[in-house]
Amino acid sequence: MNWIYLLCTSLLFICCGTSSGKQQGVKEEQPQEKVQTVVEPAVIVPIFDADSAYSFIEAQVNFGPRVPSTITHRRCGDYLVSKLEGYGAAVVTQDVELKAYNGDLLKARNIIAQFQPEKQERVMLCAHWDTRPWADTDPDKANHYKPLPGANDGGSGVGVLLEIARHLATVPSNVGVDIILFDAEDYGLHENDSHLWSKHRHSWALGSQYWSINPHIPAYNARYGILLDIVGAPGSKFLYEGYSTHFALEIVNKVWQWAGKLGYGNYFVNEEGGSITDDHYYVNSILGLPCIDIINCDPDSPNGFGPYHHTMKDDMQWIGKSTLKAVGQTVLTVIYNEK
Ligand code: AHN
Ligand code: ZN
Repeated sequence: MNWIYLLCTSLLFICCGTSSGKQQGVKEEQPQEKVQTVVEPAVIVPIFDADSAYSFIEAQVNFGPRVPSTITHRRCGDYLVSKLEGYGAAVVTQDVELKAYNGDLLKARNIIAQFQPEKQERVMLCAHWDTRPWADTDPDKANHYKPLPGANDGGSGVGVLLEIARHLATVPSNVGVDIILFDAEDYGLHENDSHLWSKHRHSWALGSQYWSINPHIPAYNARYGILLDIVGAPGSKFLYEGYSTHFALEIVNKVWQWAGKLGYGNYFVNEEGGSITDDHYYVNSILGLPCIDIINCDPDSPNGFGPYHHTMKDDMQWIGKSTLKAVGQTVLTVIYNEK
C-alpha cells in the first residue's frame, strides 16, 4: 500500500518533541548554554512491491516479443509511455531509425521519464526495453532465428523501474530522477557471426549509444546512473561488473553496501565479475556520466548469464519475486537517501 513506508532504521534517530528534558511549567532558573542539536529528518523509503513489479513484467511479455520495427514492440512502447505519464513523469521519446550491424533498419524509441524535471540534482535509472530478435543460444537450433519472450532479458529491468516510478509518483525524492528505457540494446551480433566480434564490437546497445551522443537535454548531467539488466531470475548473483568498477566504483560501493544492510547480501555479492558491453558502457564512455550495471552473472552457464539467456525459455518462469524485491528495494533505498 502506498502510504506504508519503510523507515530506514540505520538512518533513524532523534525524534524531537521533548527536547533536552525540558518540562512544561517548570521555570528554568538559568538559561542553559545553548547546545546545537542537529535534527535530521528521518529518511522515508517506500516499500517496493514485488508483486507489482512482477505484473509489470508480465504485461510486457503479454505484448509478445519487443523487437524493434514490429507492431508488438510499438504497442508495448505505447504502454510504457502511458504508464510513466500516469505516474506524473514528463515523458519524452526519441524516435529514431538505427542501423543494425546486419543492415536492418530499426524503428527505435528511447523513452525518457523525468520526475521533478525542475531539479538540478538528478539520478538516472535505466534499462533496455527491447528484446532480442534471435534465440541464438537456444539448445534447439530451429529457434536460433526466432524472437524470444524476453521476460528476464528486457522485461525485468523495466518492471522494476515501473514499480519505482509508481512510488516516485506519490513520494517525491530529494533529487530529481530520470528513468530511461533504452531501445535496441539486444540486436547485437548473432552467435553464428561470432567470428566477426571485433568488427561488430559496437553492434549492441544502439539506443544508449544514440542517447549518449544525443541526450534529451543538451549537456545532460546527473550524479550517477544505475542500469538494471537481467535482474529477475531466482537466485541471481550480482557481481562487481568490470566497467562499473572502472568508471563508477563509488556508486558500486554505495549500492552494494545498502544491499548488504538491507539483508540482500546473498544477491549483491562482494565479488568481481567480468566486463560486459552493455548500455552503461556507452553512458560512461561517450557521455562521461558514471553509470553502473546491476546484471546477473552465472559463470556456470554456457553464455555466462544463466541457462535461459537468449533462449525461448526466457519467460515468466524465470522471474522470481524475491530477486525483484532485493533489486528494487535496494535501488529505492539508494535514491531516497540522496540528500
Ligand atoms: C554482450 O553480450 C557483449 N552484451 C550483452 C549484454 C546484454 C545482452 N544484456 C542483455 N542482453
Ligand atoms: Zn540480451
